[in-house]
Amino acid sequence: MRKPEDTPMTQQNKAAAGRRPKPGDGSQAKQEQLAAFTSDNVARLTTNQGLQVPDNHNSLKAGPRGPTLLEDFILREKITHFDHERIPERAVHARGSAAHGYFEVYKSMSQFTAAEFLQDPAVKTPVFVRFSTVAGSKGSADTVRDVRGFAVKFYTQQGNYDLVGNNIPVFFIQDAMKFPDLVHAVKPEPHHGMPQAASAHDTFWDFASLMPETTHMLMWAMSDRAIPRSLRMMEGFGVHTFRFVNARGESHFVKFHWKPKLGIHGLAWDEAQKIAGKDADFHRRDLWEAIEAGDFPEWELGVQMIPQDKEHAFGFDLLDPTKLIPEEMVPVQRIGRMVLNRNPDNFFAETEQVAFHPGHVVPGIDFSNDPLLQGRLFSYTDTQISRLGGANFHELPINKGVCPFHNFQRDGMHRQTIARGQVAYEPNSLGDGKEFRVDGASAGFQSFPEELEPPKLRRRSPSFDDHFTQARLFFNSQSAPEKEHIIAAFRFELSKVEVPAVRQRMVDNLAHVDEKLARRVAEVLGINAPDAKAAAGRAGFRAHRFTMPIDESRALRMADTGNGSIKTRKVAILVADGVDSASLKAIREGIEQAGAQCKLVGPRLGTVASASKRQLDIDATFVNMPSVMFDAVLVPAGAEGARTLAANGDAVHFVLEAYKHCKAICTVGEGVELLATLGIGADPKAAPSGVVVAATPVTNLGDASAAQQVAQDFVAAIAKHRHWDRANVDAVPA
Ligand code: HDD
Repeated sequence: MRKPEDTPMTQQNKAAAGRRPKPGDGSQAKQEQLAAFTSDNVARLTTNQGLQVPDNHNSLKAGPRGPTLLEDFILREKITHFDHERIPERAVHARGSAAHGYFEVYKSMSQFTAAEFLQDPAVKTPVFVRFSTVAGSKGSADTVRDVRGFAVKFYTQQGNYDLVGNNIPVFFIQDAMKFPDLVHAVKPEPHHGMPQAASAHDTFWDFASLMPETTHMLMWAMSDRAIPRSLRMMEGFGVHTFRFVNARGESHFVKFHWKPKLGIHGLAWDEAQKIAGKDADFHRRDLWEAIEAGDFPEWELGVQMIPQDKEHAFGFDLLDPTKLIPEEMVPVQRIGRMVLNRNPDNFFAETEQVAFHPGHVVPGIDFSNDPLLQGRLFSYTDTQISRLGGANFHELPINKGVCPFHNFQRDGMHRQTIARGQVAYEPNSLGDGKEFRVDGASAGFQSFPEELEPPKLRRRSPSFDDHFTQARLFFNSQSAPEKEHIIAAFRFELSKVEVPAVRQRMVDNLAHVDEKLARRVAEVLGINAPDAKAAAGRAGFRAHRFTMPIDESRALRMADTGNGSIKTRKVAILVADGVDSASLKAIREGIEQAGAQCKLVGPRLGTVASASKRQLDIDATFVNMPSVMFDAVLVPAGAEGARTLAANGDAVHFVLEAYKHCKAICTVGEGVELLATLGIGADPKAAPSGVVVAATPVTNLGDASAAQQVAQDFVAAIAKHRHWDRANVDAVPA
């Protein structure tokens, strides 16, 4: 006889139950489960009913030139399925790229949280991570200026836990009530549907300038954080304050961080815009290729924990999602690591159909009263119901938990579980003669029994009123080039705003962040000087200021966050007939040993002949893989090769553009001729920052140690990511 609790359980749930990972092998649990749903192409084509298709090229007709017959059920089935292949894209975060991996905790966190997946360092919890842009449609470019989503689904043995964050630790608005307005403002303008995937237009800045609470996040969005070099080189943040609750019911407030092993790096704005045209899939490709190559991206999970009784110790409100806790005030403890090691098998089934929800929590992790988070708790399930066609989206393979689930929810569109038995209610006594009851108050997820403060009202807490102090902290914390980039970004975005009053309002607000910043931005916008007083007189402006105990936080800048490694960095080696293959080989070996990936880029595909008549295979051309696809450029020696390159406009442009984007450049011997238009000569001592100039004799053929030195200098230059302080980059035409 079946046990009552067996009744509604599917075979797959049972299988999952029997597969409870033993310590150390948990990371496979999701992959094994997904395997049951995957299928491979086979030689024989059939209809969806399994009938063999006799001919996949011709429909059934009345005579070879006659009309197609309605009877052709094979044609109709194929076309009908095609007609319904698309589902609504996500209202925000439509464009995304994802990967599988695992998470492991470094040591038990039982002192702070009962969450099972944070207890045992031997357990690897499977994860699926989806990165996204926010504003653009599914087919928009990867490198637009935008916030990036960073959503992690942990398939734990207590149910799925979703940490649905961004690469920026604060948000534009403080209350979910304003989310539809924010999204309507940033999306393409409704009358003409432009622009795609950009905040640089009137409605966004109209809204932002009227909502000073956006100011802190605007500073981040105008920084290089919003144009990441790679999804692998971004931080992630849970944004809201959450709670850890331990087995004794004690609570700590917690902020979540993801710290990338490769450091945090951005593109140059001109580069980002060009990549959007040259390779709209730049980030997707980068993530995919890194995983395929075995260069698994890795992040450490960090937490800032604040004891329950220290909630009001900060001046600002922990519930306000426009505020962060500087790491200098509460250090980030790194408690585990996440590795992404497997690309999805099917973009639609996995990346598109995955459904995240900040309300997917496990015992030991709870919410705070952040009003933005509270609103999100409603929104996500609701959106999946319309996006994924009904309430059964949890049954889609990518969304299924790896632990058993059991309840009396039934039926609905696309239901797949075949729930057996007579009863679908609780309490019952008919479930195979045994009463089944929800286990009392102590088991399962327990909400933290926080005491609430009445009365019920529709109001913003005055503790949310300071909109500028942390915006200023962020600006003060940037390195000099990063500050310049922020100024340039505001200038660019606001110059796209057609209504001068909106531009003016925005720079008036900025004057409350930093007078000089506001002035520099206003200078190029054809408006008056920033007027701080005018801003302060406008509706929505709050005069409250809290004091921050620090003026700057180094953790808020990206500069110097690399780990000195050049692993996975892409280097173009420019070649033409007559290139000196010996110096090329020596330096290539040096940088490849350090982890760089090199491509020979030439005027055409095929081969070039070196000075010593060796044939070298070309990987890409100056045109099909322009400089913006690379982190660094090497121009080897060889008089004839250098002359040919210097006479080729695309090759010269390649090097100058890399120079403009502050990338590491290494020229050997005559290779320096490609930099001649910038007045850069063969004197290594006079080379600008990040440019390694090696005179010919030094690397001449057999001189291995000299070549090694050049390679080392080049590696050091690449490891700095970009040389933002490089002089006269503006001299290079964009
Ligand atoms: Fe959201 C998707 C992150 C506020 C409503 N959000 C979505 C995704 C991420 C975030 C990463 C994409 C998940 C995926 O890859 O499928 N959202 C955030 C963060 C927020 C935030 C970090 C603030 C701290 N979001 C927010 C609010 C609301 C929403 C205040 C509504 C009240 N978000 C949604 C949504 C989406 C979504 C409409 C679109 C698709 C989806 O949920 O699954 O429900």
